Amino acid sequence: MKPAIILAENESRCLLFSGLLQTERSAHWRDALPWRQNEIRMFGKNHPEPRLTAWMGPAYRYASIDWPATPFSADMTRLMETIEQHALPQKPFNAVLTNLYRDGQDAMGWHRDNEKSIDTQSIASVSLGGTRDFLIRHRTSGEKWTVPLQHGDVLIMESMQDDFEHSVPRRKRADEPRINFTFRHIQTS
Ligand SMILES: O=C(O)CCC(=O)C(=O)O
Repeated sequence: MKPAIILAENESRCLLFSGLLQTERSAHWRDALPWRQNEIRMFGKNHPEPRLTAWMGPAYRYASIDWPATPFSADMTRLMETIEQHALPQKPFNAVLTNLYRDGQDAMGWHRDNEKSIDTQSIASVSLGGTRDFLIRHRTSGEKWTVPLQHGDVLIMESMQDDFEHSVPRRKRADEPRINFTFRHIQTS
């Protein structure tokens, strides 16, 4: 399958494989994963994150959230291997953060996946369930892209975490739950 090129600037590229995983059942994944409601600390106060999350991969800590080392399930390994055949990361993926957006009130603010231990050369993001807009913004020019991510889509971000940030904003009318898997390579030593 040939991807659509969403953006290509200098060494950064964003590619979209539309419907690559459309035979995956989001209800299966919703039942199979141990969803957690984390809290984030902002301005000295704890707030529940506006989404549920789960993790498979090495022990990992970010933004005061601790994930214990959790092995990949057989199902997740199968999914990851399919994605790697298309994303062709230089280093194999070894971690996946999963997000459950229960409805249009759940969201993710502007951020970069640029923690020191993340290999930013290739990050692969899978969407299952309801369609949600994925926004990309250039950090200095402010140029913006809106990508409506649909069930089964696989978006690849290559070397984008220095110059671009991304978000999944609230959408009043998005009722259907959406699951996102974000595969990364995390440096463990
Ligand atoms: O839900 C998405 O598509 C984005 C997820 C994301 O940005 C992240 O997990 O860092």
